[in-house]
Amino acid sequence: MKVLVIGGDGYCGWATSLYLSSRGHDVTIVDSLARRAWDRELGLDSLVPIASTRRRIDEWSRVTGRTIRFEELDVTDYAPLCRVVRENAPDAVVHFGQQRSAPFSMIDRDHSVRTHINNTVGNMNVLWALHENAPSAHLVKLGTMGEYGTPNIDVEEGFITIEHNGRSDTLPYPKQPGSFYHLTKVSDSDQIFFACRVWGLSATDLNQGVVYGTSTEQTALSPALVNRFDYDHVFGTVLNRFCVQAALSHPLTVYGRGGQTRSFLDIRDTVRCIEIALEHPAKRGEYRVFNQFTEMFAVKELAERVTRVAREHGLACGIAHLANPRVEREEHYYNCVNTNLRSLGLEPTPLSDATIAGLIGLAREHIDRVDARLIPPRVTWRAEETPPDASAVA
Ligand code: NAD
Ligand code: USQ
Repeated sequence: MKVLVIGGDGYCGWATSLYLSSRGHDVTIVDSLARRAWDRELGLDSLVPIASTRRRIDEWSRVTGRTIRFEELDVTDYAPLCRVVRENAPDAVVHFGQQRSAPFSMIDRDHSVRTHINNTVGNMNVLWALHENAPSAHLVKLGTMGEYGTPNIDVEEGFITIEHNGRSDTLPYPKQPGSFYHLTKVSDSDQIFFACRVWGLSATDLNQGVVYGTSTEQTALSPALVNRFDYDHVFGTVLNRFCVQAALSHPLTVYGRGGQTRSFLDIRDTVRCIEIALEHPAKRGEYRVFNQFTEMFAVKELAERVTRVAREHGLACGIAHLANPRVEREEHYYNCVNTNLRSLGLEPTPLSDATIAGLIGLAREHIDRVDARLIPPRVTWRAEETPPDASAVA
């Protein structure tokens, strides 16, 4: 398949591009390198040093003999995007290319608006570019489990059948996003569903949970192929952060009571999920949603698990319950359905102690690169007037 991977220089996108290339697909990465610029702006860096995009693509070619093409462009810039879509005539477009940090989107008005313009205009441009240039290409779009929030009923895959006043319909599942970033994903889903209904595009919206890990079979082939590993308070996701904190013997930063439960998956399953979606494309006019995760964990459960593994490896490790900078429920019902990808062949990789130990070990190897000032959360969701128990209604 000819596949455009938008956001292919990022954490999920890089691992996916290499995986798809290794499986014989013809991959072109489209990336603005915005993420590298946001890191510089905020004084952040990947724990593990990553090579420049050109360098890592050349290395992939040297090591495997396979070619990945690279187009440096911002998908909010429509004309170049159309050119790339026309020239490549892709069978599929995988769209990872967005600002994906919830804290980034909550820093201030400027970062909120930049997130919205980048994500919402970018997504709309991708839809228009496909409509005008490649209407039969399959769009595989990265959404997020956080679109749903934490309702007191089971979370279905995108749609729910509702009976109301004696009538019944299957409708988009209600959304209660937890940040301005997550809100952009809700808007994307509405845009994509609309484009499928009205123009007959075909799309798979992958509502992905929190990803952990960093290495895949392909990124491990050479030091110049390694993937980014974020541990900072803006882009670091919770389990990756906890493993770096454990390596430093820094108390694990559980926000609030830690009963907040989320969906998770290993990055090795991310790449496989994308492949499964590509191999089983949506039909023309079809908009479908797959919940892309393998397991659900409460934050405090993860902290306890990382603490235990760290101690077994001789590290002093404790847990700190910090005042929650976010407005979110800290104890709640959470049960999400994830049957679509499994029924198409996903064999989940459960979180193992070995994976946790491996991440702690990786952090120890690069411990001199850790800036401990980037660990405590600094971005808050809370206005001065936010009542202390606001999470109860969030
Ligand atoms: P990332 O920040 O590592 O990578 C995103 C990439 O997209 C970067 O290389 C960036 O330069 C590029 N990009 C951003 N805006 C762009 C634009 N306008 N035009 C072109 N390129 C652009 O993020 P990630 O962790 O790899 O996440 C990828 C996608 O998966 C995101 O859409 C994110 O919302 C989603 N997702 C991520 C996670 C996670 O835990 N990392 C979980 C669920 C969903
Ligand atoms: N948390 C802590 N301590 C920390 C960091 C986070 O307790 O040090 C808590 C947060 O309060 C939250 C949970 O852990 O309740 C998850 O936070 P996170 O930063 O790991 O993940 P989140 O902000 O939800 O965002 C990440 C990705 C985003 C993706 C999302 C998937 O950055 O791109 O969309 O995971 S999901 O959560 O399913 O929406």
